[in-house]
Amino acid sequence: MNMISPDAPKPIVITKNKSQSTKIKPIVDFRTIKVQGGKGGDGCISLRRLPKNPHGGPDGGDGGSGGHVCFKATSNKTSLEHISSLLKGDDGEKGINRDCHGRNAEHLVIEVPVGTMFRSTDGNILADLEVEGAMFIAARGGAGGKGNHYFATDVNQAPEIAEFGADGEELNYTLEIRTIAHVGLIGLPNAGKSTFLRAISRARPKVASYPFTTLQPYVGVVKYDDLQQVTVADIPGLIAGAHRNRGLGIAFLRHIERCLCLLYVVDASLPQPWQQLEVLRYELEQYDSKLLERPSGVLANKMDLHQSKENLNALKSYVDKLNLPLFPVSAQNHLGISSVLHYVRQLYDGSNTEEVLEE
Ligand SMILES: Nc1nc2c(ncn2[C@@H]2O[C@H](COP(=O)(O)OP(=O)(O)OP(=O)(O)O)[C@@H](O)[C@H]2O)c(=O)[nH]1
Ligand SMILES: [Mg+2]
Repeated sequence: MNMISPDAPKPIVITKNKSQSTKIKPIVDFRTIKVQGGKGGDGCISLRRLPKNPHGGPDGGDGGSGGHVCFKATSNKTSLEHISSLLKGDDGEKGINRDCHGRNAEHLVIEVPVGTMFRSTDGNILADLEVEGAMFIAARGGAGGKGNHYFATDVNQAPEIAEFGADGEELNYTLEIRTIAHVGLIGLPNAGKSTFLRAISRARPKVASYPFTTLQPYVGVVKYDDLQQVTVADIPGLIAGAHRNRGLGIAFLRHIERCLCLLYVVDASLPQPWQQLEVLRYELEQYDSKLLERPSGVLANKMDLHQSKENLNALKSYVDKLNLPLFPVSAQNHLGISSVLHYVRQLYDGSNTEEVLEE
């Protein structure tokens, strides 16, 4: 096992009691929305008549443009729950006489988590906001109409025509967050993924002794004493044949597709626990073989049970062959957790330095 340097950032131990409320909010990572750009303001028809200049000519101003509906990626948001199903940009103001143009509407900018993908109704990916600050204009506002001063010509000095403002675009999208956490927990049902997430964070996914307790992903935050936060996602259990839609299928693996690292949670108390790893890695390969190359670690959970101690050596030799680190833990009794969190932090720091080097 890795030696922990004394200077390494330490995970902060949770001391405050967690809420007893049964209202638990799973993360909203999918939304279908309709966006409407604002309408442009109408142009104005006006002919200037002043006491000393009764034929002052056309002075109807142009309408202002309608506002766009834009999305901006930010790391301050982690879910899509703040996004309503209909988003409408503001309308531009109408033009008025004396050549006063209507005001352009402000664009509506909605913040979404980094890693949000936009798909059209036919399933094509139209935008993928992978970096902080990236923007996507989902619906353009309509242009403002021209006022009658625009239509003045040599032969028609007093035109009584103006344009209406154009309607804004009206489009439907499905939004999906691919990057929900830095670390993904993968395991068979009942391996103890939710118990582990409860032990390391203030998240409260339901824990029970029957399979498929977790039906939607949950995200917990691990805090370190240098104020860095690392997010960990608990996703529903996988079973053999999940890629053929057995159990809950493998569609939810999209949640961990962009995790920096993966932690396989294995119930070490079951006979031949390495078989669980085989199943998990096979299902991952079926989804996307690149997932197997992701930095990973194996948690041998339920080490408080005596069968686990008997199985540990055999599991270790299998995991060594895969060249992965093995962490014996007991999520229920909070044992062996700090070395996992140190390892997670190392991977997190390593991935950040790689990004800097790439830049
Ligand atoms: N003895 C022991 N039991 C554990 C430990 N961790 C989890 N369990 C038990 O294992 C059972 C399943 O735990 P969960 O955390 O719900 O498992 P899960 O992997 O989230 O399961 P699904 O959500 O169904 O995929 C529960 O009854 C837990 O109490 C452990 O370290 N030791
Ligand atoms: Mg669970």
